[in-house]
Amino acid sequence: MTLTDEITRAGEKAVAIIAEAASLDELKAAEPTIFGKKSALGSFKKSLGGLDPDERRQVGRHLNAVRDEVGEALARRREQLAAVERRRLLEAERLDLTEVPTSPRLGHAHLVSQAQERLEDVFVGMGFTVAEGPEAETDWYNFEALNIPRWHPARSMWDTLYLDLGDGDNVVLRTHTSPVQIRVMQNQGPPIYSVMPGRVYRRDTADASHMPVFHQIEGLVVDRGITFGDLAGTLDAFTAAYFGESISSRLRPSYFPFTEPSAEFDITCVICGGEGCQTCQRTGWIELGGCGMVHPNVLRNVDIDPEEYSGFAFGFGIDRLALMRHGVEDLRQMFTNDVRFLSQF
Ligand code: FA5
Repeated sequence: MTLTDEITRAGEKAVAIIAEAASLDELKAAEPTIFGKKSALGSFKKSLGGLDPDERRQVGRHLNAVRDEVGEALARRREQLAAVERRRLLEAERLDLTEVPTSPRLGHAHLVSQAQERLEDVFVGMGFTVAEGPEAETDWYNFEALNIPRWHPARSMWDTLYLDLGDGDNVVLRTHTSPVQIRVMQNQGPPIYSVMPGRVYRRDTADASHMPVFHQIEGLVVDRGITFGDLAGTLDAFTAAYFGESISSRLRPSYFPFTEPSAEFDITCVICGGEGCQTCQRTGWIELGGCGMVHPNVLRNVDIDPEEYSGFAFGFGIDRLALMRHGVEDLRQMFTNDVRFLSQF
């Protein structure tokens, strides 16, 4: 085989290698075997030295022509492979707009808001009005007016968050909805039949049954001749209306500085229907909140004569109520805002 033939064959081989490269990386890796010093096309330069000048010129021209052809084949393939790579990238990054729903999914009120709305409906159905008050309260409304002076040990019942407004410890984030009782009594004289829902704050660490921010609903009745029997009857009527006839309520003696006598009120465990289960610690009852007859000192603080009027009040946690109603195990789940959880209710 002549040197010219060998050069032609080496050129064809190089073009074949170029055509076989399936990616830019493969092409780059093959380049030394095409044009490198140790490649076939690279080694012919040395062989030219042994030829006579005429032949050297002829073979040299042929070598250059073959090298040019191979160079062009390489550039073409590089361009082709770059186009393939670009297409692949575009395809991978393409947004599939066909997956976007044609109409947006509708949300709904949060579990706690739903519970609050239902509670309001039930109480309104029983003849109560709904009132609201501020979440940042003065010490007087949150404590003093409720018969809890600064020195009173009962203050430790509420782990309080104080607001630094440059006025001593005078302003707090309300620890319960009871200050709204005071505002309602101030703004409107008896007779009062009101419920007061709202957000409250405590320095409580979040766990399965506690949140630092939660919701309560307060109830207040002040009128002539109101007795403890009215309180018990109201709570029982409410329990049946909210949970159904099979659930009833009971009162246990307790202590709150703003009510005398005071009680905790329990309802039949909604999970086991009173049989006894893990949620109710096998007692068949679940604690819902506190209640009692409005303390005469509280009535005096808002200029209502305790000789003429008497009243009862109650307050309970809405979040725990929603938790029980839906058999949710951990209060924190309600506030992580996981739509997969919330959309179930
Ligand atoms: C009170 O806050 C009284 N103001 C209730 C009251 C009103 C008594 C009127 C008498 C007359 P207590 O601290 O127990 O009471 O809270 C009432 C309810 O709030 C509890 O039974 C519970 O359901 C709920 N609760 C208390 N702390 C938390 C918390 N950290 N997270 C969620 N719910 C809570």
